Amino acid sequence: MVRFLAAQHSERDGHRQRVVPATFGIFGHGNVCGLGQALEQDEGRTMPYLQPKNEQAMVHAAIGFARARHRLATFACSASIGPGSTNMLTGAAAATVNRVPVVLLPSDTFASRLQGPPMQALDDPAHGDLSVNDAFRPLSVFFDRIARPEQLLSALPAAMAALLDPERAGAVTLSLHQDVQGEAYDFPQAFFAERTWTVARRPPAEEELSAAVEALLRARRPLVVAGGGCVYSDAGDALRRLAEGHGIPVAETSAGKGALAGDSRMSVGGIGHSGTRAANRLARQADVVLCAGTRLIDLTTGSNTLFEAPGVRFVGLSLANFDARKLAAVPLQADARIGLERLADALGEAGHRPSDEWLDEVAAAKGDWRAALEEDRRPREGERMSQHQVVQALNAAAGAGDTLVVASGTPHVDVHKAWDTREGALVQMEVGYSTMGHEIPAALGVRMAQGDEGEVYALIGDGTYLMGHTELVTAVQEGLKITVVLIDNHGYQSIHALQRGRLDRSFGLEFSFHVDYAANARSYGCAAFEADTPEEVEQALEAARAQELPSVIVCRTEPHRLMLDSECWWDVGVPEVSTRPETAAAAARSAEGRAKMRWHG
Ligand SMILES: Cc1ncc(C[n+]2csc(CCOP(=O)(O)OP(=O)(O)O)c2C)c(N)n1
Ligand SMILES: [Mg+2]
Repeated sequence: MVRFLAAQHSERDGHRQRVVPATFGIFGHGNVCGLGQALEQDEGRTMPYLQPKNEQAMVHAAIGFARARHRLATFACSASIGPGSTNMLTGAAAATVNRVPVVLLPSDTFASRLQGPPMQALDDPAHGDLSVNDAFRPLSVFFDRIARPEQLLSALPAAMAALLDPERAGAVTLSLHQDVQGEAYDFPQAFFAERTWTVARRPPAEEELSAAVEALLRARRPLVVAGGGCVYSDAGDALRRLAEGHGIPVAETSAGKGALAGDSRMSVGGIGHSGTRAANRLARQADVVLCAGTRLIDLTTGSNTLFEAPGVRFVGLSLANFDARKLAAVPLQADARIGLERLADALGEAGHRPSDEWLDEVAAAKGDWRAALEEDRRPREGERMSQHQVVQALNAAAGAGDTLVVASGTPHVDVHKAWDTREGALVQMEVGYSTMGHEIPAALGVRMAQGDEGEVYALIGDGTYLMGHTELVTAVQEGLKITVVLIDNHGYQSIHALQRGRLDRSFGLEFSFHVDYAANARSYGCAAFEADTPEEVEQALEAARAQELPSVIVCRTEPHRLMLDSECWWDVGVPEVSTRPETAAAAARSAEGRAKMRWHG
């Protein structure tokens, strides 16, 4: 398995790279003498090994790396039987939900069963072959259980095919019985030969292209919603040509943040519940929405309330048939870049011209949003600095060659809303699964993809830090420099705000004990800084850039101050009944939002 994985390469647009250039693993009795022995014997010659501190985290690192490599490379993750393996389940879900390839190698029971029920395993009276690793099945785009070594002859190539298929990328899981890991088989030499998997760019079918062009030609107020698919397919230039040539504003989902890189009059920023008021204002008026490389989650569509213009129609540009047909869209099943290029060509040939009226509305929406953001950034008398000010300082400090990772809490909302991608720093947002604890290990993966150049930032809340910060130890140990900007607001304040807004109550979401985060970070060997003002944040960012060590910058902010809202509703389950009148009244307001939900087909 190690030799096979080391020989696999992907190739797109003539660029070839190793598919699995390294393996992470935590060893237990289920893998130390099996896969662990193979990695030890390899001595890192073909397969470098990295030791993380938590199995879930190593999958997040693989996701960060894979996204930075636009899904053309990833890491393998080996875990021991039982808890080591099930610790990877959240990582598997995050990968598959976000359609990002990772290779998971959980260890499994004995295939022979001569040992009796093994420790750390299910002992199911009704299903002799059931194991905890079956929980990976719904979270994997490919799952196989290896009960004989020669099964690898078919399982590994099938796993590679699934891994590098952009239409169905996600977690690829090979569950390895612990006794089988050590069994021998005379594999043919050809199995270990270098192999290149070409990732082709699929063009659209002509009839789908004509229908999509026809829909766009009829549009008076068109809008593009650009998702992660645009980023992975390097569609930035194609997006710009279509948008600027034909007067189509581009709104970005979280995964699509920065899809339209650089400065463009057609860029209107994030869309949906965490988006800009500019994008949402245009979305409410749009008559044709080109959804490019997006899954259209509820955060993006405002739980299906945002696209409210009567008769609004959709064009679904996606490699995945499943996504291309959402919202009863005219499907355009293709690689995002090729699809956008063909659309721009066809609109150009048809003599399509932008509508001045719509261009004016785009400019007005952007202008109003910019003014509102500026107002929101102002410090308030008697308050600590706001998170908005921290985001602004980080945005100003990050430039071309740097990458920011965000995933959960108010950091993801604020970055989606207010981060200006014109400065050139890349942004990697994991909001598909929005897993707390993703950011620090994912930043390690980004660092490994990026090499020594540029900074890699993780912007996280204190809640996220407490849930998953021990990969800082891995960062120090492996010499992977990252800079963690930690917002100390004394609790799970994003959810606290949701609770106060929808229930008018405060319960269980603030911390009763104050942690000395800087001391904690220093104890792991990191450099640590503390900041109470935007100037101190700037200085700490500068000092962190000069550091060789991983850094943690603790920013103490006003706990209940949120960035201005997006003017886009989002549904959460609320109680129909409560003994508290204020809760009943607040929850009833959700019915007003629900009444606006539309079924588009
Ligand atoms: C693993 C996981 N558990 C729970 C949640 C639900 N959740 C979303 S944001 C959040 C609070 C995050 O707190 P913090 O990191 O301090 O950020 P803040 O909300 O204060 O901005 C929680 C509990 C989640 N996204 N992921
Ligand atoms: Mg917090």
